[in-house]
Formats: sequence, structure tokens, C-alpha cells
Amino acid sequence: MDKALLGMCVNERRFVKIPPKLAYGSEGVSGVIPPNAVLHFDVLLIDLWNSEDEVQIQTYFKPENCTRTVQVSDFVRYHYNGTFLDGTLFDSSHNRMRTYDTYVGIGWLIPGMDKGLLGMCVGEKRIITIPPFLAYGEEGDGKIPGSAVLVFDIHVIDFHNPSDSVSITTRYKPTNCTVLSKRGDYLKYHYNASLLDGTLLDSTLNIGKTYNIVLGSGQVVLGMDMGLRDMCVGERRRVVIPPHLGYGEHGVEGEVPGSAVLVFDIELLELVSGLPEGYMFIWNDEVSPNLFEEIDQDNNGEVLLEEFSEYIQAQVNSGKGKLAPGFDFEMIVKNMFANQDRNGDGKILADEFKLKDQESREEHDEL
Ligand SMILES: [Ca+2]
Ligand SMILES: [Ca+2]
Repeated sequence: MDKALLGMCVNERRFVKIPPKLAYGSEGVSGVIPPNAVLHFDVLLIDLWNSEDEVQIQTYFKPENCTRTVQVSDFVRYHYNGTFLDGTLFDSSHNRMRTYDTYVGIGWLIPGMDKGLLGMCVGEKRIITIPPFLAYGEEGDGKIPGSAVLVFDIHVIDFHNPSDSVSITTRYKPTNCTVLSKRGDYLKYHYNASLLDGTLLDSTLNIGKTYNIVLGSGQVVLGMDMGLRDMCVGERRRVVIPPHLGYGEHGVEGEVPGSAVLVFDIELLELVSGLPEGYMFIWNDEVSPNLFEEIDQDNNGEVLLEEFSEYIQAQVNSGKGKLAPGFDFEMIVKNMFANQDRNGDGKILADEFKLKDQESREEHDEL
């Protein structure tokens, strides 16, 4: 048998006839093989490896644009088919319809896979062949028999490192780019969101409407907030957001896969400067010394929400005051009113107003 197996390939089948002198000779094996028996074997080679084997890597697709490759401690999302050497499939992420997501190179994977994934690009496809001593060993595991060689057909979907921040690449910068977006500004922009492999997720261009937010107010994921800073109207950028600054491990059901790196191509169309930090309303001119009396139009000594709201609206309309852009007027006015109505009885009295006014000078509050 030692001779007969030499030179065989996996899945090769041989009929082997062994004379007694190369088998169990004139003795035989008591109760099993009679003396001087010629043995016939039907041999099918399933699997083979050598203790000197390394992880074998065969790249069969490498994308042209590959600026970064998988390094130790990166978090990788990939699809795979796992087969034995004879081609039998034992596991597939494709069948589960979701990527396998894991850290690489730090012992979360079998040693052969930890090694085999290193240096891969997003979109790259490789066949990684792993001998059992770098996989599940002599014992095997679950569906993996002992001493099995494993063959993984890998497709890297994306990867990032937990230490990654947002990456911003300017695609177009207008010659006059002096007014830069900052916290509190109201922005109108177009975006095209995709995954690293190019899969389109969402685009405002398809809807034909800009996306509008107040920068720094938590209306978009942190990475997007970072990506929209210091931008001028007309500027175009590509912003790449790692999942910890995007939609995290869980993603968004049916929209963004868990742990996905997002690519946003954005164009800023409009910028309305926000108010200083913490303000929802500011005066453009001097504040009237008889503010309370002015607001209290019917002169009954108390200001109701309606009076208050009308007054603020009038100030904005006449250009005497300015509201924080991008917020609902009613919401701002209700908040301002609640700030002045110290005892919460739904009306502001002159005393409440005065107290609040003095406090404001110290706390930079509204009005
Ligand atoms: Ca009144
Ligand atoms: Ca009150």
C-alpha cells in the first residue's frame, strides 16, 4: 500500500492488487486475512497534506485599485465557500446570505485563515488552502473531520481598522472657498452612498431633493458630521466612514449591512450660517429696553405663548432678530417660551422675565 498510494491525486481512484509478500505474507492476520492472501483494494484518495506544508494562497482576482490591504488587527467582512480537498462543500457564507465578519491576525480565526487573509484588497478573490495543523487539527470540529485539509474560496467585501477615522478626499474645490461649514450651520447637500465594493445604497440624486441638516446636531451619523465640516458651497468630496463612526455592528435592517464601511460622495449646495453655539435666536440690533412691554401687546402684564410667538416672528420678518437655521420655528419658540416661563404655568410675568433676563447675561441664554 505504501507503494500504491504514491503519485495519487485527490479524487483519484485506483484498484490495487497486492501480493502476499507485500501484504501479510504467509502468516496472514488471525481471523481476518488468511495466509498467503492476495489483497485487492479499491482506493479513493480524499485528502493529503505534508507536515511541511504552509498555507497556500492562490489569488484569482485582484482589483486594479487597491490602495490598502488587510493588516493584522483589521476587521474584515468576507464571503467564503469552505470545501475539503475533494470538493465537498462543508460551509458557505453565500448560503447564509451574509458575510463573515471578524478581526484578522489576532487569533479569532484558525491560524491558517489569520495568515491567509493578510494582504488582501477589497474585492480580491483568493483560494486559501490550509493544512490541518493550521486548521482544526487531528480532532476536527463539528462538520470538519480530523486531519482535514480545508480549502476556502474567499471574497473580501470590505475591511477597516477600529483605529480608523473618517477619510476625506476632495474631488472638487471652488476657487472661492472661504466660507467653511461649521457646527450649527444649516447645510443642503447631495449625496451618493455606497459600500466599498461599489454597491449603491442610497442617493439623493435619485429622489431629486437635497438632504438638509444642521451640522453637529446629531441628525446624521458621526462620521458624516465629521465629513461635512470645513466644506464650502460647491465643494465635492468623497467621505469614507468606518462602521464605528457610521451604523456600527448592527447596520440598518434591510439597508446597511452590519460593520459596513460606507462611501459617501457629497456635494454641498447651500450653506446657511448658524448662530453661535447654544443660541436658537439672536438679535441683529440692540435689544429694546422695554422688551417685556413690547411682547405683551395687550398690556395685561402677562405674555402667553401666542403673543410670544407672534413677537419673535415679527422680529425675524423685520430682520431685527435671527433664528437658528434648520430647526422648526414652533419648536424653537416653545423652547424659548419654556425657558422664560420659570414656574411653567403657561404665561410669562414681568418678574419672571426680568430674572431670566439678568441670568441670561451670565449664561448666554436666549433673549
Ligand atoms: Ca399679554
Ligand atoms: Ca410663568
